[in-house]
Amino acid sequence: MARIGFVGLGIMGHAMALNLVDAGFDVVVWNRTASKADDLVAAGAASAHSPADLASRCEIAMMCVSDTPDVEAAVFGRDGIADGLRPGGLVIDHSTISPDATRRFAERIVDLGGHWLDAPISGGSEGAANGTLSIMIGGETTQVERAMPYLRTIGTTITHVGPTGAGQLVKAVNQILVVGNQLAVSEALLLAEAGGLDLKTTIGAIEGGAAGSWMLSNRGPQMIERDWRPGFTIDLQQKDLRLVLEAADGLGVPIPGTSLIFQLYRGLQERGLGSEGNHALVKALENLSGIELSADG
Ligand code: NA7
Repeated sequence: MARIGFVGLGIMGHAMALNLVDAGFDVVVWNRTASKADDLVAAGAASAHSPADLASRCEIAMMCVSDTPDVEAAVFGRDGIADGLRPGGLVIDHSTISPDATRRFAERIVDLGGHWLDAPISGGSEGAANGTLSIMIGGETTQVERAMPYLRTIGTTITHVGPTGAGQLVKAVNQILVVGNQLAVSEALLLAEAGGLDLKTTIGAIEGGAAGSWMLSNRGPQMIERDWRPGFTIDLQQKDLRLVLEAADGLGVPIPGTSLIFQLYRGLQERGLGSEGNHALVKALENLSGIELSADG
């Protein structure tokens, strides 16, 4: 089995890397804030002193960092992955970034004798921890097959959706559904609250029917408890929505609903709530109605 590297040990990357270590793979890790690697090293991972060092020691470098410029820095910056890339080395980018930039990054890696897969993920921090992520992959079939043993450890729905960049575009599609659903859950629970319903009972009554959703079942109870800890932060959600709006604009597709949600999140960012979970969207609506969700219904 090939040795694999993992760059970017944030909420998602740390959990994914831990699942790879726990599955018995030979894993090398690197994170900008070095302390986030400590428990992985204790669990059996080796640590690299830079992304270049990591790439020089691994056939496959997986990566999960924040945004397009961060992927560029980790791959093409000083001591980046490109500096240590082995002949035939494969870079798998799990970050959610621009499809256009992805195609440019992939070309540069191919020019250096390597390969690239865009493999963004969905499923939240729970999906990353449980190894049940959805992974949407763009790139060549032979490289997807090469990556499959590792991807199967971190995800359950793994789909090769097309050529380079297609994974990122499917992720944009995914994000339209995520935020639309989040808005619907927020409006629904506020109506229940205003009508004096018990919110837990309400969720229990409907989540098994046609209105059920991951967002309702996982984030609904958190919203009722006013637990705003992030599975996915508002700031990262906005990063994704900018990518979605840019892609839709480029393709000439009006997405008014998603644009509206972007503006609601923008207001929450201005109120200093960017590091809260994306389910705090309900706070924008609470502000309009003067009603707050509460656990006692
Ligand atoms: P987090 O928890 O905010 O983690 C972000 C990670 O990316 C974290 O390890 C950061 O290192 C790393 N990062 C960010 N910028 C850089 C640069 N410039 N260079 C190197 N490393 C960097 O985000 P999530 O895990 O929730 O999400 C990650 C991606 O998956 C994102 O695209 C989502 O949309 C999906 P740090 O620890 O801050 O030093």
